[in-house]
Amino acid sequence: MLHNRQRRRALIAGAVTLATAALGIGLSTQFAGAQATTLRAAADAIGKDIGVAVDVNKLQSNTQYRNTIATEFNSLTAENAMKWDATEPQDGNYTFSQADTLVNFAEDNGQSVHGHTFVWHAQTPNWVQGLNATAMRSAMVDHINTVANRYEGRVDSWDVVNEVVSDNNGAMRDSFWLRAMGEGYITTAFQTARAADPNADLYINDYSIEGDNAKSDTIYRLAQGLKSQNILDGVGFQSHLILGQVPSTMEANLQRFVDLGLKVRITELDIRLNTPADANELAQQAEDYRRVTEICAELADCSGITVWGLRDNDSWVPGTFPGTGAALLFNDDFSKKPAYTSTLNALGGGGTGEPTTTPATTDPATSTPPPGDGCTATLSVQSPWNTGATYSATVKANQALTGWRVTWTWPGSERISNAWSVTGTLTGATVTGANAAYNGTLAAGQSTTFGFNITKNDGSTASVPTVTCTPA
Ligand code: 9MR
Repeated sequence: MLHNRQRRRALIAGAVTLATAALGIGLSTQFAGAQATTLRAAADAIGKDIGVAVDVNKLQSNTQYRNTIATEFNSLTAENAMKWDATEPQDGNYTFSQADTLVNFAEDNGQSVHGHTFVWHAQTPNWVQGLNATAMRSAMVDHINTVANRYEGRVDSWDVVNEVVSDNNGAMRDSFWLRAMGEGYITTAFQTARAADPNADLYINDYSIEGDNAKSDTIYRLAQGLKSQNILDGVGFQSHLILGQVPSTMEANLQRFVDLGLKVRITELDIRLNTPADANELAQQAEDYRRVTEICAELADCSGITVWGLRDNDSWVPGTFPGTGAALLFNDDFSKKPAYTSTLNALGGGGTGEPTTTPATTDPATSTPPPGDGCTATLSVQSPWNTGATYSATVKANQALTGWRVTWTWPGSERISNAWSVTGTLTGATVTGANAAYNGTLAAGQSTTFGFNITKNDGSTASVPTVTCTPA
């Protein structure tokens, strides 16, 4: 069966645009020679996953959250919705509605899914914890079979076991799993997962194993054993880091797992600091994100990076470590932090990822030749919400072009708040736009796209003005 990731790669290889059924967002890969302006496009271009931990309730209720998840990431992980307490709260009584929502969303948006998690000491219902060894083993086998089978071909990889090593000098974690079943519970979990979905990549996942230390040594020993039985494909390094403390041995440590023939993956990245953050701290955080991203980008067997939440206020960090936070890539209002830009750059993307609203050197409104048949441009509303909308615009060349200009006037309160792949004077009632540096040259018959978000008065319908397009 074709996994989401393979499907995604095939789409990227074969076509330029991924149409999204659920949202209708057109997600374009880069133009040749152009630098990507989203994390997703940049990661796609280098064949890496850029993932995010998703809160399914917000995915259902918050349009901007949904749009950002769809636009910026090519891989999703359920922050909580695939854990045991969510999927099998009572023995044999499975509830998949939240997990299904996430997997359907990923599929509609051409995204892969990294599953989290089958076997963990936390967020596992009491009924499991009280079982004897035999009953616990069969509960585990049933759980893994049921969940893995349900998503076979749709979830690309799984954290099969999570946090099995303690923080005490690399000793095994003293969990109810270990006490009832001994260390063999780990092997049982991997054997079961392998048989249930032979095509999924299977990971062992833990925190504080990013550097070379006693805990990562224990993971190394476990990984060697599981790999020799061909039931392990990768190691997940959660990477819940503290500002300025990316371990100096991280690159070498990941490499030693790659040398075992395994993939590595940054599975839960966040970098916390003492709040409120000042500009220096945000700059240091950007530097830390850049370093981690570079390590993965430069390692062929690093499958990708997942950030553990979208905005700072989506993060688990402030609740667990009061007085700290601001650990992620987006501010609470969805604006991009310096760490977003450094991550984008480390993935090979360009600029700040900010909208290209810098004025053009010539004013397109006053210096254009009269409109002719040289190009045609159309707008379409991709996803409206109460006070705004995302638009996609297509510019089609009817003759060979070395540049284009577009203009239209909003009939009502609509105003552009940010835009991408277009320059010009964009924020007023009359919009005068021009091509960006990389999308002005078009052969006859060729098209390019740009996009923007607008704000508008509550409740009004987002209009679709007629656009005048002129060769430049
Ligand atoms: O981010 C998750 C948070 O919403 C949950 O309340 C918490 C419950 O234990 O789990 C958090 O995610 C954890 C992940 O599943 C495993 N590694 C550590 C993460 C942060 O605690």
